[in-house]
Amino acid sequence: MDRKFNRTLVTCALPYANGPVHIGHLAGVYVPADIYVRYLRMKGEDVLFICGSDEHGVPITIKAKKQGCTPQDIVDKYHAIIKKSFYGLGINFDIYSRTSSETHAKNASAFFRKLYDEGKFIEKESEQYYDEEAKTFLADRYITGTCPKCGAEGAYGDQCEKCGSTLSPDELINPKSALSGSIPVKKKTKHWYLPLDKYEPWLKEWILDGHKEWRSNVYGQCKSWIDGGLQPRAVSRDLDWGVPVPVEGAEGKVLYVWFDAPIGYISNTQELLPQSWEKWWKSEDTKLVHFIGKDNIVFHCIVFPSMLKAEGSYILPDNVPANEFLNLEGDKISTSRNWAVWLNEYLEEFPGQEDVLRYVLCANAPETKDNDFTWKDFQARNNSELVAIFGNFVNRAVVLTHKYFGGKVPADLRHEPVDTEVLAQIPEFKKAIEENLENYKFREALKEAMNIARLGNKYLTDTEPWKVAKTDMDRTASILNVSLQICAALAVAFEPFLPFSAEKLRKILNVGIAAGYDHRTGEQGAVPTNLFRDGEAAALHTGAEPEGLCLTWAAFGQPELLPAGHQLGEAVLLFSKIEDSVIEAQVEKLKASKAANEAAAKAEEELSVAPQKPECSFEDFEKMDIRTATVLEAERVPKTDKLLKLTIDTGIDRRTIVSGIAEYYTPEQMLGQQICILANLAPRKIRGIESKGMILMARQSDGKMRFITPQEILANGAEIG
Ligand code: B3M
Ligand code: ZN
Repeated sequence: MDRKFNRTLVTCALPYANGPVHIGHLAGVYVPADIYVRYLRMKGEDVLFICGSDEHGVPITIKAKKQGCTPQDIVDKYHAIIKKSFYGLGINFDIYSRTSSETHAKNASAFFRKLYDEGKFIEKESEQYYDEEAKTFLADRYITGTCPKCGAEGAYGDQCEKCGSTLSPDELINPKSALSGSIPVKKKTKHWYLPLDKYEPWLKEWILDGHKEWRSNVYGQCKSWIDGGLQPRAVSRDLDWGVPVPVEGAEGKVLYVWFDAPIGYISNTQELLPQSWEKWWKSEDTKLVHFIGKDNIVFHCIVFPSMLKAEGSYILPDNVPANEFLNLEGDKISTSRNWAVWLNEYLEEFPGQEDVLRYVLCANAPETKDNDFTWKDFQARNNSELVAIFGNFVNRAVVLTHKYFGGKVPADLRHEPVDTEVLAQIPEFKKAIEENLENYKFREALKEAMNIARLGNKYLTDTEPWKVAKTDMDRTASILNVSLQICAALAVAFEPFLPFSAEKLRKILNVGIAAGYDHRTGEQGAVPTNLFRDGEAAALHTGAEPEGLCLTWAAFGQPELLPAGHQLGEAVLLFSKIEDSVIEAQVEKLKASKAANEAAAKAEEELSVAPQKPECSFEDFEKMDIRTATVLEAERVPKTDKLLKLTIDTGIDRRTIVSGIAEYYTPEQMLGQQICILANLAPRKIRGIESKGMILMARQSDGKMRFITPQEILANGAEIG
């Protein structure tokens, strides 16, 4: 660890709790972060690993509306799914909390209030779209219209999903409210803004001069934001889901989700360590690292640091290793199109194969450019790397030891130069792993760890102990001793990357592992019990003393980790082959979900149900006089396609109603039909004919219309209501 730091605080982007986590999230953020944390823990460093669900924001309210439930229902459901699946993959956060927690509401509110009281915000009135029917301001996502860039219908106020352009609501052609379908009007509203422009000189110095070591994609994005000139950013919204703005007169306003979410990192630390959280956030000797995806760079490098700077008592991130995106089978991963491999489903469909996914996602991590996940590659990496190299090597070494030496590590009786050469490479690989991990180069680090397995596999193939055993048991003993030392090195090296397999390997070798740090006691050298599969505050170590022979990161690299005579455990396979049929089934599943999704989208386009209209009072309803009536005569209104002139017996009188149903019914079809009418609608002249009342029709969103008729024939004039 750098001299100036005494502990490391690692945060991962808080996933939105409106869907499960997929492989894109994992490869970009969570797998590398977990590797980093496990590595530091192995080295005995003091680390805290913080995450939680991001439960605010407009997409969550939209999803709730679509599903006819509350936003809280949505976040409760997905928070549970996400949390379980993270721990299922061995991503062992010290805490996985949520931004709907009470601690967070208090903390985010206090943070805002402090900045407000100190005059760090500017207050501004602006004109925002307002839905007069629904009586609410409209978030960008709640406004739809024609895309000014590509002409697609149904573009959102913040983005067109057809052409991917970022939009502002003002740019939409024919804007409509997604809530009521009405045309929104502009209305004045007050909001608070963080004047990012004021922080520009400081950001220049802090990032552009001070953090040249940041990844080039991260540094480059920051530079282009800063060079482009920063604008004040609104930190509040007119919305009823979120942390209320703690200012008088701010009713109906909440903190903008990107204001409250990063404060969630702090809130979750407070929740976990109510006494000592400040040590993690307010001491200069804490190294803060944010793991995020590339779409979050501006928020973590510019907005959140400016918030922290404005507040004044917090440390700033030392690094923000953001990854690029992972695609799936050549296509952009999309939650809404269901084009993804979902972690919760993977864990169910590939039990015991958590590490295969960790391996593939790290080996293929989109660190410097976007990358592609394919099921074929997944299979190939498992079968020809994990099984054929790593697993095969370990299995041969252990099985032969059981066969020739009763499962006890044989003494190194006839050491030869090749053995020295092989063992001498391990410390070099270790150094390369460390350097890469410390520089956030996880793919390279994994490659170096795998090179240890390659080294062992090649050594065994070259030395052929199964042949040597026929003539020379002393030499066989040496070869197996050296091989088992390499196995022991692997059991340490892979703990950060493949914790489930490393644990399995340690059982095979009958060893434990020591390192780690107990936050409660401050003790070092406790056994890290960080393989909690259904995890709750998982990585808070137990403090239990390791039993028996224990490997450590510190000893990894030394030539003799296992003493002669050490009894091995049972030989079991570390990895198993994945058959073609399994891969084909996954590819089929993806294809099916794509097809189903396209069909659903089409159906939705054709059959989307009109949104509910704003509430009306009982008095409003009572004003309407709805009755049964019968059609006595029907004829087309000349020179129109749509209109029929109907003579109706209403039970009260005979009257004429002109109705736009000619596209759906011929005059003959209408004759004698019993229908329902709104009798007291003010008379209107249509094409010169006075129409008194309206025929009630059901209209599907594809335009199809049918009149409403009572279940059985009733007397005309029967009141409906
Ligand atoms: N909820 C993740 C996303 O953009 C977003 C991160 C918040 S981190 C404070 O998918
Ligand atoms: Zn467009």
